[in-house]
Amino acid sequence: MKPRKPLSLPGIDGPAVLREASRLVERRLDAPARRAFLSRGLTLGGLAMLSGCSLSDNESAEKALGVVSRWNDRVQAWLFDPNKLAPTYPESMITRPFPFNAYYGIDEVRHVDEESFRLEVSGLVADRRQWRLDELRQMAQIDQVTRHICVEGWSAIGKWGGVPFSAFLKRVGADLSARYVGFKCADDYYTSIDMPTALHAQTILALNYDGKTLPPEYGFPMKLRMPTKLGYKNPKHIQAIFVTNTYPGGYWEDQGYNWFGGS
Ligand SMILES: Nc1nc2c(c(=O)[nH]1)N[C@H]1C(S)=C(S)[C@@H](COP(=O)(O)O)O[C@H]1N2
Ligand SMILES: [Mo]
Repeated sequence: MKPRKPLSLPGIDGPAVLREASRLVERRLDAPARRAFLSRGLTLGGLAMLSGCSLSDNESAEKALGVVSRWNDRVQAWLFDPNKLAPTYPESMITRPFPFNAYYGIDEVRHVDEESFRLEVSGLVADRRQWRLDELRQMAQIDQVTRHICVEGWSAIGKWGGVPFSAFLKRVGADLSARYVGFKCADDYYTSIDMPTALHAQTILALNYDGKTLPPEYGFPMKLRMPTKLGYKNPKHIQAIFVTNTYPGGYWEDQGYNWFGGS
């Protein structure tokens, strides 16, 4: 068979773009930028061509990454199939011990007091009253054994239980045609998701881990568990939930991680 000629585009020196791209990835981008870049699943060569930008300095590379990341959000939203389920696993495959991760070390895990805890609900919802944990426990619960994937390069299978998030959103009379659901956490973490993912059958407001009350390290009093999204999109220690049409961003997303963050 004849070897295929590499794709050539007028005015673009493919091999040079690739060399430049790998040099940038190796030396010019700092560690968070590199990680952010990897989380987008793109090649810098493709990025240079898409953006028509020389990527000759950090700032233009960051700008180009931002443009492609927003485009990527739209493509992922368009590709997202609300009826497609993420894989589930037998309990024998649960990773023990399940890893802890946060933007701080395990010795700084937040301990939220159950007695005084109230979940705040605001924005485009009919019922803005606050919730106590036992009120959430009285709603119908489901379990899932799914894989959690972190962009830092590990994945693990765990078992979470809680209230289907769609049932919660309906219960509070959320505007289900709104664009975003945002989360504020007890540790100052924050993130936001698209409404189709919020309503997905495997998106749960998790109150339990492995059949027991969610321990502090995994996000007591509750975490949003979504096997259709990467780890950083799954907020732990949720304190407030709001429904909005104004883009809320997120802790890592505002530092360059892709917002949609599908897996
Ligand atoms: N409140 C809060 N939620 C968070 C984070 C965090 O630092 N704070 N880190 C995220 C990241 S990057 C990951 S991988 C998972 C880790 O969850 P785990 O400790 O249950 O493994 O939590 C996510 N949710
Ligand atoms: Mo993560």
